[in-house]
Amino acid sequence: MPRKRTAALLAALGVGVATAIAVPMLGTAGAATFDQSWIDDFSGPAGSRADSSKWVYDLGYGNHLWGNNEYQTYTDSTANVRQDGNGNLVITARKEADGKYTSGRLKTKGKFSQKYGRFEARIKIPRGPGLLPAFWAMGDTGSWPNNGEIDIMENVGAHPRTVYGTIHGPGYSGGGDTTGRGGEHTLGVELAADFHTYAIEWTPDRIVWSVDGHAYKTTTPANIPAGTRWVFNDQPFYLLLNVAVGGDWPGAPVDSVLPEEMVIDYVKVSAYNPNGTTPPATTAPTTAPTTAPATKPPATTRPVTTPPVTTPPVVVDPPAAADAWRSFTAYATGQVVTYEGRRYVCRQAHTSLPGWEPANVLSLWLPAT
Ligand SMILES: [Ca+2]
Repeated sequence: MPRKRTAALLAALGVGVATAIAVPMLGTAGAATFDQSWIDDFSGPAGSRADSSKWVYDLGYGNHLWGNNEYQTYTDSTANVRQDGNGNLVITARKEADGKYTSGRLKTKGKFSQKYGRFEARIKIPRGPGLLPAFWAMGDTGSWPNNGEIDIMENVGAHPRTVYGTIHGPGYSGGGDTTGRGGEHTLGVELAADFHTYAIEWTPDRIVWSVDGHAYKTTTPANIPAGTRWVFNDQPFYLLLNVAVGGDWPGAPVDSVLPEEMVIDYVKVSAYNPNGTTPPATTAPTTAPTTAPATKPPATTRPVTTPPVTTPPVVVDPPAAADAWRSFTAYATGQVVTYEGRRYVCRQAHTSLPGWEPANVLSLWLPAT
């Protein structure tokens, strides 16, 4: 795994990894590799728009407030989406003088999509109640949820240390996951405190989510509801980046935290090569070989290693606090809780839409003074 260490070192130095490298799959000793197929390391000038050869802006309120009762209008203003001149894309959620919320949402639809592979981004997420930053993917054709959705990274401000990875498809489109088709991982620090690398490794009948190279969830067709169809072997998926403000899951925004930024160092995609790849020769031979070269067996006769499905360790920290947070259905407007060392007062208790995870998770909690 020396190549992975190199990547981690470069990442630690704040350097986007732009060179093509073949990366072994997480947690497997098989021959399969992921070989870089697409990257944006956001090396544009300060204040520039996203690269139009790679990204399309989603604009406006979407269809029914993007389906989640979100508050923001997405714009293509550089006040909401810009490259910073230091190798990053910055998406800024704002409250404008007229009281409206604005933010940014980009997608590679029509520019780039791929079936299977490693989809990865190094991101410093925004911090604050009511925000929902996301790095995700959708199937190229068909309407949601039939086309499939893979949420590579989601966070809600109420759970500042937790990353969520989930799939949505026909018959399993909502939240309230009870079948293991999604997972979450809680770090010992707030995600917004620094950059982290969020990734999936997507192969036939298998999606593995990781943070900073630590695999925390594996989903297979066994994890979707009985009678439904795994739509993740069908077609290429394109990528999306956005910061939602308010909505069914994160709840109402808290104006005092805005503006808040999501900073993306790079988005990188690698192709899935089940038999591994041979690195290209760096120099051509200067003389013809005097003996016939050994014949490589044809690809069809090479052994195919099926990666074992492993159960990665899940670190939950701190479990007591997380449990307390989730049990706040017992609380009511005006009550105060302490979560991760901070006091919050419940300003408005209300229930979520049917099927969305835990009821009352949408109650509005403000920092208590
Ligand atoms: Ca970069």
